[in-house]
Formats: sequence, structure tokens, C-alpha cells
Amino acid sequence: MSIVNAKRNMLEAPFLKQMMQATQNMWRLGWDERNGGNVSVILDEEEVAPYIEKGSAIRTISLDFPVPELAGKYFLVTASGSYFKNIIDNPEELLGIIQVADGGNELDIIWGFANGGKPTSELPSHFMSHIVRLEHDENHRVIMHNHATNVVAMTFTHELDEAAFTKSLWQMESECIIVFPDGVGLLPWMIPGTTEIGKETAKKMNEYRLVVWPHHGIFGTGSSIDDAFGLIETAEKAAQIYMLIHSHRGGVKQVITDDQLSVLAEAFGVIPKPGILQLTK
Ligand code: 2HA
Ligand code: ZN
Repeated sequence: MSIVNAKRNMLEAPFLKQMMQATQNMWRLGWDERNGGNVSVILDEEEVAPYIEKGSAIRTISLDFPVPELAGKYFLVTASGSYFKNIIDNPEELLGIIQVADGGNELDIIWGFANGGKPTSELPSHFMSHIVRLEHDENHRVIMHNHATNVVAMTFTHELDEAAFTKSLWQMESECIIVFPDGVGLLPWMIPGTTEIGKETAKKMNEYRLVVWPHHGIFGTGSSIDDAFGLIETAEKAAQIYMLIHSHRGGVKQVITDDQLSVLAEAFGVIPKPGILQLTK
């Protein structure tokens, strides 16, 4: 191979470094115990090209849920069973780059998943959610699932109503309504890893960028790893405050009121999801 055609080392790719850091941070925050959590990132062809030989698939795996909408797209994905704790030391085994092939029926593994690994068990939820978010936002790139502790805790003590859950989070911290004016979607409890939960999650992605799986975890989306991480981080912080104050012996004395949330949204130029705030003026 001539020097001109030599490909760069994948381990130096910025998108790979960001993924390694983000998964390490999620583990440190306690959101990804054992093999909990999974992330997928859409990569543009120009981003991947310096690092791979075109048409050089390592392996091909078939998909039992065809995704013609994603045909040809490249994704950086966490491996099934990967411990986020370990990704930073072993990216080539615990991460992989795939390209959706054969019109959406197969996946070509382009890099990673060394030692026979395969993409996350939640790939149906990721792919179906990517399809829906891309319909709403051409800059969408990332689906991030983890077991954000306080959000999960809140699904035991709070009613599982989307408007009420959203408002409780908005009331905990002034940042929330600005960061997720579209609110938080909620599914009923379902079996993870299935095509069914994937379909239901994706349906919610028509309205929300953040979807909670009760007694399990959260799905955050974004235009970058930072964007999706920041969204989850903000909801998790609000849920932490909620859990702290609701276990306080003195009870909750006040929250940010609906009128205050409304002027806050106006000041920051966001439109809160209709039907949640009840204004007195
Ligand atoms: O990847 O978090 O929901 C393990 C999980 C499944
Ligand atoms: Zn999970």
C-alpha cells in the first residue's frame, strides 16, 4: 500500500475519543452498572473515510428488523454486553463501526467488535429512534441509553403521567424548561431489547427528545454526544433534586411556579409543550 493511501489509526478519531470519554463519564456517574446502557452515533461518510478502506467489511450480520431508511449509513455503536467501565481501555472490542447494508437488511462491521462481538441488544430501539428523530431534525446524530439513577427512582414514587412528570422536572431547576421545553416521554414498563419496545420508544420520539423507560432507564437524543449527554444530565439533576426534597422530613415548601416557568421560557425564547402549565394570568 502506498503512503498516499494509508489510512489513519481509528483510535485517534475524534468521534471514537468522545465516545470513550462519554461512556467512562456515564459509568463514573453511576448510570451504567455492569453492562447497562448503550450508545449509537451516526457518522458521516467524510468523517469515517480517513480511517477505513471503502468496501472492507470485516463481517456481515443480518438484521431481523429491516431498516431501509438507514441504508448506507455509518454508526459508531457500543457492543452487546459491554461494560462501560472498560470501554476506555478496550475500545476495539467494546465498540464497533457498522454500515447498514443490503438496502437495510444487513449490517457490515467495518471496525471493532473484535473477538466476535456484536452491536447492543437495544439496536432496534436505537435504529427506530434514529429514523424518527432524523425526520424531525436533520442534525440529529446520537441515541444514548443509560440507567440514570434518580430518573429511575422517580418512576417509583411519581405518577407515570407525561405532563405531570415533565412539570415536576421543570419545577426542580430553572435550566430544565430551557433544555427540554418539549418535555419528557414515558412508556409503560416493557421488556427491554425487543422490537416492541423499540417501536414504542420511536413513536415517542415524534414528540420528545427524551424518553423514560419506567423502572429501567432513559433514552436521550441529540445532535452530538455532548448534546445528548447534556440533556440526560439535566433531567437526572432535576430528578436528583426531586428525590432529595421528597425524602426530606419537612416536606416541600415551594417549587418554581407555573407562572414563573412561563416567564422563564419566554425570557429564553423556548415554547413549553402545551397543556402542562396552568397560568393564573
Ligand atoms: O445494554 O441497558 O437495556 C444493557 C441495557 C439494556
Ligand atoms: Zn438498559
